[in-house]
Amino acid sequence: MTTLIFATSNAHKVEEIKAFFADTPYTIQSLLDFPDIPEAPEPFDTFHQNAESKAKFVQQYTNGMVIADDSGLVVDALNGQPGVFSKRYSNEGTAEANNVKLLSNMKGLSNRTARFVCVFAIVDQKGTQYIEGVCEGNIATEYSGQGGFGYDPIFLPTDFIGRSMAELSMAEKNSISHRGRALQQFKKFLLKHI
Ligand code: ITT
Repeated sequence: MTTLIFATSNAHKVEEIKAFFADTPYTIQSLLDFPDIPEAPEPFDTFHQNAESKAKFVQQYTNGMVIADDSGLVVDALNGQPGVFSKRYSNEGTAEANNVKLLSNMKGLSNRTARFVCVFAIVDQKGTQYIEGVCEGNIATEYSGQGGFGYDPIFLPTDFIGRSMAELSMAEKNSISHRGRALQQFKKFLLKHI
């Protein structure tokens, strides 16, 4: 059994990553398994820099390979916002308040194209490698669905016409999501490197 350490304390991400690696010989650990590790800073304005910064911060406390995911929603009509600030887009920083703010800022806009972006930084003794995943879609005008997390109830992925990301099963979301796509590439990376 090889253990992979994902530098995230987002329980939803952990659930998606564990579901993706079910039925494989990999054991997944996250920061939820290391409650003494302090929260990693994410001070940069690119997904790549934040992902590397999170992974390197956590690597100080662990042995071996660490993988960090920095992700977010990039909305064309808002010049790429909320982007790297997706988690703290609203003052409250809750998913609900973030979604309310986004729908309000999109009110009356006809260009609703957007994409979820995920960048994994994989850090080990040899250095940092990056893997990216993107999921194209549109911002809805209202909420739908109970699944997923974050902006999922207002994101309509191009791959599942007529359903929001929050209306997909975990397996469906993992098959087309930004994180799922990055994980598919990461699996290939693991076959070559471990
Ligand atoms: P960690 O840093 O501990 O991994 P986090 O939630 O802070 O957890 P990010 O800094 O990567 O993670 O912020 C990502 C934010 O982008 C997240 O809080 C959501 O608001 C949004 N987001 C990312 N992936 C998403 C997804 O699959 N569905 C919906 N929203 C997502």
